[in-house]
Amino acid sequence: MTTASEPQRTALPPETASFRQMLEKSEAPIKLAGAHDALGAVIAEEVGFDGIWASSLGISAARCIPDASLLTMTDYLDATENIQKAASIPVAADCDTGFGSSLNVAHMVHEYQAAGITAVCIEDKVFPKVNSFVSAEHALCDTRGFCHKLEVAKTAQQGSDFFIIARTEAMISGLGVDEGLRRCHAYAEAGADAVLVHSKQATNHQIVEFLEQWDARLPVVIVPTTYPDWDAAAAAAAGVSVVIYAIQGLRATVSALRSAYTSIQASGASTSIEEEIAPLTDIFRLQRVREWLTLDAPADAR
Ligand code: SPV
Ligand code: MG
Repeated sequence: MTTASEPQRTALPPETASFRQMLEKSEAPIKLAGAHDALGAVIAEEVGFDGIWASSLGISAARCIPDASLLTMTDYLDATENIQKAASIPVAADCDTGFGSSLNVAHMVHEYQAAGITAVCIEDKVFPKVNSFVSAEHALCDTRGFCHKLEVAKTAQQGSDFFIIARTEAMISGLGVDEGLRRCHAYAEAGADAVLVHSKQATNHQIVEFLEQWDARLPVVIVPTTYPDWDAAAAAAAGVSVVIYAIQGLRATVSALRSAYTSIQASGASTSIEEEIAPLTDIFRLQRVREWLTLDAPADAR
């Protein structure tokens, strides 16, 4: 029986652990699914992911806009908040460069924390940034400047639970593992709670080299987009704490939509794909239609 006072998915469910709590109580590898909306996040939660990565590429691609600092912080926060409201697992928000200067970072921390987001990730590129896999210049801000952003972020947060991931793009910009290490040590000194080390190589070599010298100073987060054959268990054995499958859901969505629309458009009917596509009952379940209608039912019928 449901009572009217029980929380629904209209608010952050109180049983949702913070990102830090989830990290502390789970064993590596922690797996985050990239999502750009609540529907994808709820499906990821149902299949067993530990948390969600609110992807800047995904959120911009969902609007067919480049991941190039074009959407505003409010746009990203709106998408991320919708994801966290629907999911009972913690969301790590991809906040790019922190949307500008260190004051923008402080504002970002205030706003994300007030919205119930318990982890954010900022990267050491210059604003405006462009997605790491776009062939373009990926200029980094200087180490001191990014450390200042991290210090301001840690000062701006309320309480001690909020989690800040410092992401280095040193390897993306061609500066190599040593520069990545040098920067990540500085980010640890500045108060980062974890480091995200990104590589666009087709192998895990740069990440492994980083891990060998990092000595587990802080949890390490990776995004194995270009080296997908390094599975989460093997990455954890090498010292990775969190693996983000950032873009696979977006790519799967594009493939599935293209295939379904092509088939329907060509034949003028959906008959041939009816068995493959989710039934309406599945959609209604994901929307929690029954729980919502129960809210409106007479008290003795709940
Ligand atoms: C994102 O998902 O937006 C990321 C990860 O930042 S990646 O696109 O792989 O750089
Ligand atoms: Mg991003």
